Amino acid sequence: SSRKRVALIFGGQSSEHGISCLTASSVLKAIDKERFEVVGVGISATGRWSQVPLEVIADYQIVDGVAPQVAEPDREAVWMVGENGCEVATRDGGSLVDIHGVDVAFALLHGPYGEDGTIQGLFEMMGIRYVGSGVTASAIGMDKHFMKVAFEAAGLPVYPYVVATALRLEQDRAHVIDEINKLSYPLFVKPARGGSSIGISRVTDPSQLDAAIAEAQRFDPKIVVEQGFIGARELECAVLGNPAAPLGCDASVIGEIRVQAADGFYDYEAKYFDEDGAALDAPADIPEELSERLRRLAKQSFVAVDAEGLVRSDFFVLGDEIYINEVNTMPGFTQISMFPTLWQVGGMSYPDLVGRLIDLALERPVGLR
Ligand code: G1L
Repeated sequence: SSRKRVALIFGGQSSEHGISCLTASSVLKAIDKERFEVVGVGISATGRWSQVPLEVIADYQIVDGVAPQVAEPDREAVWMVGENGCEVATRDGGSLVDIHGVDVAFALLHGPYGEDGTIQGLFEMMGIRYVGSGVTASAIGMDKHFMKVAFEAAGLPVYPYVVATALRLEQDRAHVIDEINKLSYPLFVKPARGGSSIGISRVTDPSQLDAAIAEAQRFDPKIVVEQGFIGARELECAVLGNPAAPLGCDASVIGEIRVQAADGFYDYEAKYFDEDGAALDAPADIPEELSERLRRLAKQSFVAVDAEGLVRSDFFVLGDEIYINEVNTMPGFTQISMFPTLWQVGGMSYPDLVGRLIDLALERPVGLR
């Protein structure tokens, strides 16, 4: 048939393996089966690839608080070969048994090996089109240090912060601590590269710094210390599109995170497991003029990190001042997540959004662009 083949790639070796499976289930159900044929490709928790039947993906759900998991494959392996003879092959017991041409990859992977530009590099080398940002933007989007550098270079408003590598913390710790203490408390100490809120501490007193740094360094030798916002509103904007397209990228209505976790930040649990939607207010109750400023900054942040396809841009607003917190090149993407919700509120359904992202990927040339 003339249906395009989409490889839905999910699971992986990150702490968000289960979220990835649930998201794959969401996306699978939303894909227009008249336009697209889906091939399910799971990456197990140990990093092994295998083809996963669509019925299995469709059934993924949280059972008694336990998230779904890609089964460890026995002997199968999946090979993908791009452009000239683009195909996925499943090796089963030694022989190649199942071969599909793949027109576009849709990878729902988080953190190291997936969201950080590595799988995008694999697609680039194979000449496979894929949904979302390329290598550079994916890598920048995973690194809170270089993301701030990119924002600053683009003239976007960044709140005060300090970066410290493991080497500096080891060899020049006193200076690093001095530099950190020039920021106003409370501070947030974070692993520099890590997609979720894991390893993040809120620090209200210098005496807590060492423990917070040690905690962040369990996940990444490089840390970022950010000055905390007191009394700020957290507002987010979803950006969709490709700046190379004639109409440029589109910015959504603005959403507000209202429910904060007890410890003062929107944490991993709240972000993904709060099914009642109470955390999100969309459209946010803010003046139109502020919405317009945020949409403009969101589009600028998309360009600043060289994104493609989509980003979610997160801002803090303090009175009249706007600061950019971060962009997420792979935002939460279940039907109830912020990114799809912002488009839904603006009139684009989840299935339409999924179709739009795949179309954007298909339109994009393979190779340097
Ligand atoms: F491919 C897209 F569209 F760029 C994309 C990829 C991944 C969008 C959103 C995500 N998000 C995730 O994969 C995740 C947040 C569920 C990670 Cl587990």
